[in-house]
Amino acid sequence: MGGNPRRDRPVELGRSRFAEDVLEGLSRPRKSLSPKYFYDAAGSRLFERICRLREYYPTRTELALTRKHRVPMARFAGRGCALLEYGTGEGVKTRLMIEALRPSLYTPVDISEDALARAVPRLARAFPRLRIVPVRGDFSRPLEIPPVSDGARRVVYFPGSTIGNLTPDEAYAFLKMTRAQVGARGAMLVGVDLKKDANVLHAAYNDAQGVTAAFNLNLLARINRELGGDFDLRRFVHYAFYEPTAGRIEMHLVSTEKQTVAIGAHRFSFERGESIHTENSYKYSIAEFQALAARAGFRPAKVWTDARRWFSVHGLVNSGSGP
Ligand code: AVI
Repeated sequence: MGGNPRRDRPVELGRSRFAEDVLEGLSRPRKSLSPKYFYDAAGSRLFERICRLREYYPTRTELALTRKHRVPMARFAGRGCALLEYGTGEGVKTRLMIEALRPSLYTPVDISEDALARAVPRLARAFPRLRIVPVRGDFSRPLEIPPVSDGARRVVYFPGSTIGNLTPDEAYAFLKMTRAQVGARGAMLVGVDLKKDANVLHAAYNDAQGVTAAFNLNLLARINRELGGDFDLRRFVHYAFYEPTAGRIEMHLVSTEKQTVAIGAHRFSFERGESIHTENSYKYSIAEFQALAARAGFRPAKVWTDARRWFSVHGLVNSGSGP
């Protein structure tokens, strides 16, 4: 690599399924849309605002945790590893990890071209000697990733508790897939939001400024912009609550009246009070998450948490055996 700045072009892997997924999701008896479609340019900006909200504790808590424990986290991952991040690497957490880890290769993977286009040049300016190979793709499906030429250990970094947006079955399949991705000597550092007082959770997803509501409604605005929909955003409201049996926050968009919405040639009718389920955000206990990771063939080697035990970062190692 010769120590020169090196930024390869994004690898195009995977195509948008937005239209197909929206039509399929709205045709179900219980309408739903995938949360991965929240993150167009407007949605990504709204999400950044959510992360700064007083009520939204996960970002702040995970950042403090990472700042405090970055040295043992880097020791766990191994300096000079090939770091693959599921997400854009936009945040301060990533910078802390890169500083502590000094990876030989950094690969941010994100579905949003906009988000990568904004994040990668900033990161390249901050770390001019770092080799960055962004991959545009959906990390919930098997990915083709750049090879590691020098035999460096592969480590996946997945902060932010985005794993909580998968169902436990999906999270299991995702962990299994990640284990195959990192290979025999590989490891994973994953941020996981923990179970806690339901009132704290409720406030985090129902902020007083209505930023989370705008983030949720932007999904309909995106359908209007990109797929020619005619959703009237004034006729849907944001609804989020904690469901303790499943251990998850559910986000919905609820139709305030009986109405029909068109998306191109397709028509979707809504009863008054009918909802579109837009997101689940699962919360785990440390033991629950470790058991899930172990089932997927990872050895839960380390866990870091804050004093209130609101958030956790898990260090997982490929156990070499498992499904
Ligand atoms: C990205 N993900 C972990 C966030 C969460 O908390 O589940 C998305 C989010 N939805 C509403 N607020 C934040």
